[in-house]
Amino acid sequence: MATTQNAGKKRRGSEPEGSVATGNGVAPDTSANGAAEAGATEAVATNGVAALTRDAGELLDLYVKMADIRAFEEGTSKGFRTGKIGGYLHTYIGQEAVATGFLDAHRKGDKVITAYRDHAHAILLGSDPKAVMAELYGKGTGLVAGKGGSMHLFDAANDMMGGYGIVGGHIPLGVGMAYALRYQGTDNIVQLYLGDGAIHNGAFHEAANLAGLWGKEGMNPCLFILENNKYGMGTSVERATAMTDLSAKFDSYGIEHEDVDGMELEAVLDCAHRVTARVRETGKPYAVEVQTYRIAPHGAADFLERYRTKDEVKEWRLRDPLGLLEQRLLDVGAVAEGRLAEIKANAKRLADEAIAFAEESPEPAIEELHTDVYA
Ligand SMILES: Cc1ncc(C[n+]2csc(CCOP(=O)(O)OP(=O)(O)O)c2C)c(N)n1
Ligand SMILES: [Mg+2]
Repeated sequence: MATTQNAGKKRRGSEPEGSVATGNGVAPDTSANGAAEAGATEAVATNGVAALTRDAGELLDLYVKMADIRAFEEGTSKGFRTGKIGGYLHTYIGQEAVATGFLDAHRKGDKVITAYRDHAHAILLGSDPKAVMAELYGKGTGLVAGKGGSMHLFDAANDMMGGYGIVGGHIPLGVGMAYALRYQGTDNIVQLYLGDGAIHNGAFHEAANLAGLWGKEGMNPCLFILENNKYGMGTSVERATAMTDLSAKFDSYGIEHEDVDGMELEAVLDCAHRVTARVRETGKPYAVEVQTYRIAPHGAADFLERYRTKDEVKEWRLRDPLGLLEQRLLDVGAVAEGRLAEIKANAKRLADEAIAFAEESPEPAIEELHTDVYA
């Protein structure tokens, strides 16, 4: 399953780079952007178009979140190119429906852990986009006081347990957190995001083995969300492993799994709510291989993208998750083109505000050298 380079089913996608949404913000501001529309949009099937699987207002609110993330990410790219964001930077462009869909099933106290492509996860969980942007700029107002940067966002109060730069390094931590949540007698779960590149790391195999084992006793409510975006840096899935059915690797550890189309928000939502309930109820781990695509370069310094063709990227753009959702909402008459334009404009405004905040913020105070340090 999993590893085709083809975009598959084509629908109207977003236009080329930059034209789809922009902005940040997410958690706040949905009323301004989307919720107000809810009452007017019953999910009615017309002209042979399949009815929406969820309430139109709810989907529109989630579209706003995706648009906000897209705009935030586009804003970060500019910051990096102009040398204002140091270190490294990986955007989530193309994968917005994945975290947006799965985190819709997040319940307070569930823990979320991911790798370095982490801006969307933090913002969706409720971190202030301004603080996230300031973190990328290394400023004192940043989410972790400018000491983490893009790859190490952390916001425990909002259940965001990081942001990790070492590929696979976070996987044992997530599995351990899942054990701890059950040990403490809660019914919370862990959403553990990992990439197709991370699954070949030894840390994954050791941790998945324990997850399966502890899960037999209902002691590992860990939902593995494998974001198969087809590449680990410049290495395609086909060039990374002889066994490209990635989710099947969970079979070795007694962990059940399924695949989902990560470009279709409705499909992600259906899957996310169902499997989250299952993990919460059973205390057993479960894995979802999400078929998605990194439309953006691997990171901000991936200028040439020699490992893939322009045509391949173009084909996947036809399945841009924002474009697909826009088309669904338009098809059923749940939204007007003008409203979508307003949402994108608002998203861009929020991103610009976050950038201005980051640029105007002070450097971290010198005292910060001595805080958050274990000795
Ligand atoms: C242990 C380790 N090895 C190598 C790297 C260099 N590296 C950074 S990103 C990356 C690719 C990971 O790909 P994937 O897990 O698919 O995540 P994606 O970038 O596609 O989101 C590699 C190998 C690293 N950060 N850590
Ligand atoms: Mg990948």
